[in-house]
Amino acid sequence: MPESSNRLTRAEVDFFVENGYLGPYTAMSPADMAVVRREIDRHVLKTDGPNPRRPMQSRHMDNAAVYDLASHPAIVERIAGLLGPDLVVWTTNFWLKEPGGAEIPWHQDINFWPIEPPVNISAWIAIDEVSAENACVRLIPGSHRQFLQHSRAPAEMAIAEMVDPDAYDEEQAVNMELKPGEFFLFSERLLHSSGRNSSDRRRLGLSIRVTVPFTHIFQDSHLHPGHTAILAHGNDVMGFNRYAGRP
Ligand SMILES: O=C(O)CCC(=O)C(=O)O
Repeated sequence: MPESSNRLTRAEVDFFVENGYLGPYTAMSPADMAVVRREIDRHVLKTDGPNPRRPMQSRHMDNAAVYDLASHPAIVERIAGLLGPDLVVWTTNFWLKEPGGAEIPWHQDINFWPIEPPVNISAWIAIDEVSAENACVRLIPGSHRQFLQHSRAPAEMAIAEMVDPDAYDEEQAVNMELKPGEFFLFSERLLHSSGRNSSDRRRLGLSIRVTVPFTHIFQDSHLHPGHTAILAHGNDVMGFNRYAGRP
């Protein structure tokens, strides 16, 4: 287990178990993230990436700056305090909301994902400054204790399925406002959403999806043939999944 300042306290572990999220924490300063942002703006957002159907997905495979963010010790060492020392970053995806960008309705990520068993902790790291004005992610604490039914979302929303509003109390929502370089962690079942970006500021974040080596990652519309994961911490004695090194 990590011996560094990234080691979670018992109180942090208990908070995660109770609420389904943790943070925010700092991976790097806003000045250091400005350097990473320049690389992302110049290369990642201007090129297609490895997944022909999802240009914002799996950019850890073709860009070293994204690979480094996805395997950042501040992130993976904290997740090791929750899932144990052997950790697989099975995918990554950018969330770009330009001014006017569409609402993402309340959902649980596991509803959409090709992993079995359904074990995942995500880190959402801010590339831009993120506030309520430019549509930060919102969470419902404690909503991860059940799997909720999803149904079709209205066409103007940014994802295809959502949870029925009767299933949660939006008054309980917590806004995850972040400086560039800050991140939070959340469970694969935690209800989350983000509003329309009604500001004139872009909002860019990266979700880093972390599981354990005994999880099988299937190919579906999320993941293209040839997809590879990162063995971000510890060892994989199971051999179920494919890894590649830093691009
Ligand atoms: O960035 C957003 O607004 C949504 C993020 C999200 O749904 C996720 O990371 O699973």
